[in-house]
Amino acid sequence: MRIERVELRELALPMRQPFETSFGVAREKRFLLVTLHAGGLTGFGECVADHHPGYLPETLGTAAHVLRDFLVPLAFAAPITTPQELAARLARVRGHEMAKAALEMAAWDLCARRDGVSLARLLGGTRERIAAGVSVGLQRDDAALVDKVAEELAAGYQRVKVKIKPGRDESALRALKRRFPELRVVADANSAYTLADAERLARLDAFEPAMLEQPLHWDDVLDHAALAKRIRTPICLDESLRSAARVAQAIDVGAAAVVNLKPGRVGGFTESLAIHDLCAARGVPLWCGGMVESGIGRLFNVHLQALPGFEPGDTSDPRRYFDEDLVDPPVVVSADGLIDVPAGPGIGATVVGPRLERATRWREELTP
Ligand code: OSB
Ligand code: MG
Repeated sequence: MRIERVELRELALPMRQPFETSFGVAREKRFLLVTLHAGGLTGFGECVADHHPGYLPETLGTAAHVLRDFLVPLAFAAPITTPQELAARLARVRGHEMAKAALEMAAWDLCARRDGVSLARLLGGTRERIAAGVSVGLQRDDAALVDKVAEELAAGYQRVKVKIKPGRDESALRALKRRFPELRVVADANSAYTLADAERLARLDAFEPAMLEQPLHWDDVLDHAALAKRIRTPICLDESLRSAARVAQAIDVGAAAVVNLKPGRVGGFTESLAIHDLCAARGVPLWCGGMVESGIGRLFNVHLQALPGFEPGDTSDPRRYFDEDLVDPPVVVSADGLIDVPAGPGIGATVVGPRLERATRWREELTP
């Protein structure tokens, strides 16, 4: 298949509720969408880079630059038969995993449509439904957090993650434990602590969180291994894991007892499959994270989780954040906390043209 044309767009979707983490508040979702055109078929890829480098160094601007000037030209350079072939070509560019993932995942969508199979099928997934989980941002106070978690549990979510930061950790987990004694929450710090906070983090053990996600520096592995020796709660890494090689090292040194896999953070599905297989071989629990994606990006996460072994992660209903989904049929969470894996070709849903146009801030056409 020869890629004939690539569209790059920036989209902006107003958010119904702000999403607050230890690194900032999001009130509007801005992201890049890559559309590949080949032989009358299209493939979509949502980029998880934010407009601000508060989570990881990439931004919407760096991703647009690297896609336009380096990655898309590599996609034009020769025909592709499999997405893995494109992934191998993109490896010549160092870093920029989010930019690479948007292009590589669009190639997976394109190839799945060419073959008339779902993304899940092309990836080797077998589940027809996946478990939904939810990530709850920092709230006004502990009472508001408890109410919010109650609301999400009532909506059927099978796993709840809450955001923490210094000063908003012990009391929050205590309040949750008091109200929901059986609930094992995931506590995500987004790198808000240092190893000097080890004693404070050890005090969180008392509230029996399921795991502590990325407590230390966004690029660290070794301090996390040191922290793991000083707390009982298992550590799950997010930001620090941007390749399968890094995941292997983190497991080897005892820095990651659990792995959060975001395909958009590791360069795409080829690397995601390697991480999935690695975790299965090492017996390390694995779940799929989220990046407040639109329905398009959420669907990629849904298809990935059709593979065996994924525990409930961050895949919640896109309408928690956005008034209308960009895809039809929309991504829906059932009352018992499940999401159907679409069976149609590619992502298995249509990107609705008028909604896409309304959300588009700018659009650029790239040709060989
Ligand atoms: O650290 O997991 C994170 C969202 C944006 C950036 C970082 C993270 C998150 C989430 C997932 O917590 C939220 C979601 O996708 O619903
Ligand atoms: Mg996280």
